[in-house]
Amino acid sequence: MKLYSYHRSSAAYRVRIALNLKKVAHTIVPVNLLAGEHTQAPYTNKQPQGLVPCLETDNGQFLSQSGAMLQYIEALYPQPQLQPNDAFEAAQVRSMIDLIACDIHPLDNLRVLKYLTQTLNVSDDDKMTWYFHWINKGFNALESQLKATPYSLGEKVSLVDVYLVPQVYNALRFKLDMTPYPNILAIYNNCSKLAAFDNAKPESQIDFK
Ligand SMILES: N[C@@H](CCC(=O)N[C@@H](CS)C(=O)NCC(=O)O)C(=O)O
Repeated sequence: MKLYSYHRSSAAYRVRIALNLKKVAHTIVPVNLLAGEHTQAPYTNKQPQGLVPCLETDNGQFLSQSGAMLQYIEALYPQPQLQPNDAFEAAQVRSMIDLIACDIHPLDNLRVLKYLTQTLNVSDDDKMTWYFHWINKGFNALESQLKATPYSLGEKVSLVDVYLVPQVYNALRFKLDMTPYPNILAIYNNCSKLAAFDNAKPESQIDFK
């Protein structure tokens, strides 16, 4: 498989973690967001939204959306299992990953922050107020649902950790005060000790600057 990825992309980071956890042979193809490579052909022929990541399967097919990629990888490589079998527990996982993927990530994404400052003339300070507002809303709700035992759902790493770690990495980069989120921070630190997470972090991608 090939993963078209930008090192700091949280969505690509999720997929890098899953590929590492499941030990899937893959190649990382860097896409430079700062140079706008994601908005132009040939990349947009593979991912028409002009977003990273994009997964190229061993059959040469292209997939957009990190959630779809994670579903595909889980189906092809069931071990280690990242989704519980129990229907309610699986739905709880979905509820927590949607909180991150739908209610935090898109609001604090590069193109949204750029639209605020470059099109709506929002100041940098107000942009950061926006960023902190949405991440705090999401982390507040998550903190009350999570305990670091040592991972989000207990002894086994799950899809919740796969989504949570990139979002925390992003929060730390923007210097979010993590004091109100001891459980979230502990899960981040516990996951970061695992090679699959460590090798997926932005600094581990070859184009990291
Ligand atoms: N829902 C999409 C989100 C993809 C996305 O927003 N990617 C970001 C990086 S994390 C991106 O490509 N941003 C480019 C931009 O904002 O211009 C997914 O999960 O794959």
